[in-house]
Amino acid sequence: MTTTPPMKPYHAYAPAGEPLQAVRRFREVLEQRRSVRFFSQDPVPCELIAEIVRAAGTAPSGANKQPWRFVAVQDPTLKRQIRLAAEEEERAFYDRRAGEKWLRDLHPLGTDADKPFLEIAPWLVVVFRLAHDDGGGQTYYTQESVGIAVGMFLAAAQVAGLATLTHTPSPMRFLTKVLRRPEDERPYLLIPVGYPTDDCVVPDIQRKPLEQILSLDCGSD
Ligand code: IYR
Repeated sequence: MTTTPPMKPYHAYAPAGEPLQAVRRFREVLEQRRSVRFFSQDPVPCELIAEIVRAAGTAPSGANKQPWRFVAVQDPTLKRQIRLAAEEEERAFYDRRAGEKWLRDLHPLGTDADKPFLEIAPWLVVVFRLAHDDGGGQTYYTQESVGIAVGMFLAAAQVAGLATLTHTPSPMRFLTKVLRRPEDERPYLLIPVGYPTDDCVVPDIQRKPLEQILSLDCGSD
């Protein structure tokens, strides 16, 4: 291809105040997010879920193929089907597949094979990774692309004051069947979305300090 594709001017987003303050405020919102397993049944409007997915859909992706599909479910019958199928996989995981080491690593989270939140949370958002684009063409870096979009989804839900859980019943193949998706939409993540219960608790675990996640050469600043 020898012609240049159409281009348009780009303008950087201008934060309202100091950049450092802007990031700090954003970080303070993000660090209040925790994976929640106790959801109230308080409803979440459909438009709010749509807006969060719109935010997620702004993610960059390999060759701009946008290889994701978000399927948002609130129907109690579907949620029940998903819960039952997920719990079956989870029982196999906790009883056999996980192994001692993995179970030891999971102990601080207090998780088990029971997943009542799959029925209680008002929304289950199932994220699929598209192996092909809508025209049957190739997609690229789908794991990275969908991971970025999910990160943006979680951040947008947090900004909206909603609680989320990144749930990975494994294997997740049953989601393709239950949600009647085509074979080349691969289940990537199941995200229950809603409000936490008033007495919601989360594991008392810590994030790594900055020094452990960052190697930074500030030069002669
Ligand atoms: N999918 C299981 C187990 C599980 C695995 C990891 I890695 C976690 O961070 C949390 C749970 C479950 O949902 O219980």
